[in-house]
Amino acid sequence: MLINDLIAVVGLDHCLTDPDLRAGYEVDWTGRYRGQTPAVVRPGSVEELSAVLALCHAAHQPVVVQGGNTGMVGGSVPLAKELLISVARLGNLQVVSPTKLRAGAGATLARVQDAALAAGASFGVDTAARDSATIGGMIATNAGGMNVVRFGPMGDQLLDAGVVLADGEYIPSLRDTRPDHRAFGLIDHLAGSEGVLAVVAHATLAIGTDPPQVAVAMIEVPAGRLQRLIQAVEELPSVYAIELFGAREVELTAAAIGRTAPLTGDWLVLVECRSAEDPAVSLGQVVGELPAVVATNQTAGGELWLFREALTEAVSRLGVPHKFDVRVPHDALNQLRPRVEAAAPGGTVFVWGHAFSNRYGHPTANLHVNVVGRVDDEGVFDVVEDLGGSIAAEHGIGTAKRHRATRARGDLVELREIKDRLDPAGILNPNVLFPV
Ligand code: 2HG
Ligand code: ZN
Repeated sequence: MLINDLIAVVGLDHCLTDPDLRAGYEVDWTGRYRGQTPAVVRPGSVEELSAVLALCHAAHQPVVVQGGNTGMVGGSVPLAKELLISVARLGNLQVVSPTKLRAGAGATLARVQDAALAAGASFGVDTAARDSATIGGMIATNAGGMNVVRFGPMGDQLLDAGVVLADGEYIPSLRDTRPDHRAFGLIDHLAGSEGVLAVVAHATLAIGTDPPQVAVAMIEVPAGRLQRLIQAVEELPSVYAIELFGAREVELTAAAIGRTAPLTGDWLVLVECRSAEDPAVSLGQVVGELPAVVATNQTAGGELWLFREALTEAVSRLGVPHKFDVRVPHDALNQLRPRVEAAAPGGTVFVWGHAFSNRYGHPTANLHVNVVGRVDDEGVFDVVEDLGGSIAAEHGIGTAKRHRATRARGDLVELREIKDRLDPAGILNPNVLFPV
């Protein structure tokens, strides 16, 4: 029987069938997506991961892969009774060189950041979920995070990856696969593939050194000035982050962290700049006469970041939010909130996110629209598409948005072809990404 075979591979302690032990894996972080699994299997090595997948493949057992369980689109919980493979124990870390770090899929972002720091370097992707989010999941969703304007998303840091295919074949280096291998080219599609093509076992990630001087500014921006300000900030060579939120959001986090909101207004833009020379000078020129609070060291900057980073948890304390992770062009930023509010009568709408230009140079923002209370989900999706945006960004499609995936992703046909080649039995994350 499959479960006994799995126990023989990972040991009784790491094949959880007891409902109490499974419970934490069966519900997502937000509490919105809840399923059930016959077992949670926690391989402790790549060899075990490979053996687990080989067994599941032979038994035609669908699986869902989970890392830190910080996903927000129901993509890593067993909503259709899949077996759950947790990669949390695959957390090995090794700094390979001043520009390269190798991380197991289950290494948390915080551990990766600490390892880079200990080697005098830093890692380009950062999110508030750093203590729980794991590298495998961040690759699966192609997370962007708060420094996306500077470094791009996870895919841009991915130098190489070791993966296990659906039938258990372990490929230690996707970069080294030969053209006649079925996984040739997979490295270019891994980021954002939501676990449907292969299971990430480990990844080689780019690290680098940050310039020593830092400036962080929270700027109060009237709606009519927003686009121009973002554009000017983005042109600063020192820019590391451009984060957007509003008065409602800063008041929420201020209450949550027991402080007074430093500013109010239509938009608050939190900017971080880093350079060899004092970045506050050029940042100050961009801010001009707008009301702003400026910090010129790490500690004071961190205090300003608290108002931004506490948002996800502060919203969750109000109830189970409906989360929309969307992309909109800069010229639609001012219309998003009122139009979502119209689709959520009686609900409370929170909006925040990351501004940057995409790889084609189009000014875009990845906004997180959170609604607590009543909301017409499809109505919100319609609003986003009507504004020329996309209904899925750094959190992925998951199960939550697969009915709308065709318009949100242009590469589904290609991904389907790769999946059919690598996982013809369709056991890997079978209920995410692709439209039903
Ligand atoms: C962020 O940028 C994260 O804060 C989470 O992507 C967003 O909680 C959310 O909706
Ligand atoms: Zn985000």
